Amino acid sequence: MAKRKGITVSRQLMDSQMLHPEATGELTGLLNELIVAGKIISAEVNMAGLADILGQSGKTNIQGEEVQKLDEFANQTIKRRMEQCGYICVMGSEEDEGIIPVLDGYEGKYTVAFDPLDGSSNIDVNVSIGTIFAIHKRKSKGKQGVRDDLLQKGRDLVAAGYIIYGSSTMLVYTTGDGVHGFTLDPSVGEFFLSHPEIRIPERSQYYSVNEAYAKYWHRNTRDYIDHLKDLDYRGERSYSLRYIGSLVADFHRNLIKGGVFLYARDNKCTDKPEGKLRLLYEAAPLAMVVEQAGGMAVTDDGRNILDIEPTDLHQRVPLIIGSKEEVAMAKEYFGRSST
Ligand code: P6P
Repeated sequence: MAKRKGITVSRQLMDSQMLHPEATGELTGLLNELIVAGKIISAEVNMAGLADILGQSGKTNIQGEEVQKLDEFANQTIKRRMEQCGYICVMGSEEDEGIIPVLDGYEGKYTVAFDPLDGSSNIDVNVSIGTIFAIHKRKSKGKQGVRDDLLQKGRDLVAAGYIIYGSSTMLVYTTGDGVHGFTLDPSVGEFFLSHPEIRIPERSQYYSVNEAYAKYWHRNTRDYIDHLKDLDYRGERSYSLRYIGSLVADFHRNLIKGGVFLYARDNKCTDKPEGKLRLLYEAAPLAMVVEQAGGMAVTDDGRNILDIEPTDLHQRVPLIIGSKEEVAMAKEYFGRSST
């Protein structure tokens, strides 16, 4: 599609809604509310270096991690907007142990799971961080939603995306009709279409993995990474390692330039046998985005991320995500018996 100047995200959402005559406008309304939350968080993140908001909040979240003040701000900002938007019946956050209700009388037909500010350990060093969101239709009847409304597989997502707070603030989302990227013009407070119809390059030049864990990887992961390096050494492919340590930043670079990101299982953290990343509000929404952009997302035993039936709000899952050729290669490696 030719680049259309000055198309705001609200206009794009309306155009997408018009493609579905049965649409009621509630999903559009929900996404617009999330976008307002993103603008508020963006303003705060960009001020963080100046305001007295840097550093620890002195609290720890259910993951046992130090909650950075911006994490807390982002979480509260999204929850406050979502609880009275009228479009959702329940929400789940990386920062909250249990499900989060909406205000009585404001129940809607969707659910949202979100990581309010992923990559928070990078906040104080000015590395890009992000908000990730995943939207399902509720399954339960009645007023308030329940846990099972959130525990739905990625294949059934109706929308997913992220906002990356970096050199510019960008919104990248899909409602199942391709992936679109918008850049925030802070002077007018609007997201403008800057990356229509994003397609991830089929093959890539970058792999993103924390090599410090190489000694702890399962055999298939080690063999796969060694294979990429052999391809490079023999001149058949050219790879570079790019690892920021902020999932949204690593994912976004790979989405635009091509690349494969891995956070596979390792034998280092015995309390995280399935790896570090979460299914509901990290792996599954990014898997929907990457599949809609022509890429793939699998676990390190070859299962498609979008087909995993969730059993817990905060369950972790190994994640290999990015360009189709490299992820397919990984799937082949991970399908082998892990001797
Ligand atoms: P490691 C950030 O804390 C995060 O949750 C993701 O954003 C990132 O991909 C990952 O952890 C980095 O983990 O173990 O490489 O530091």
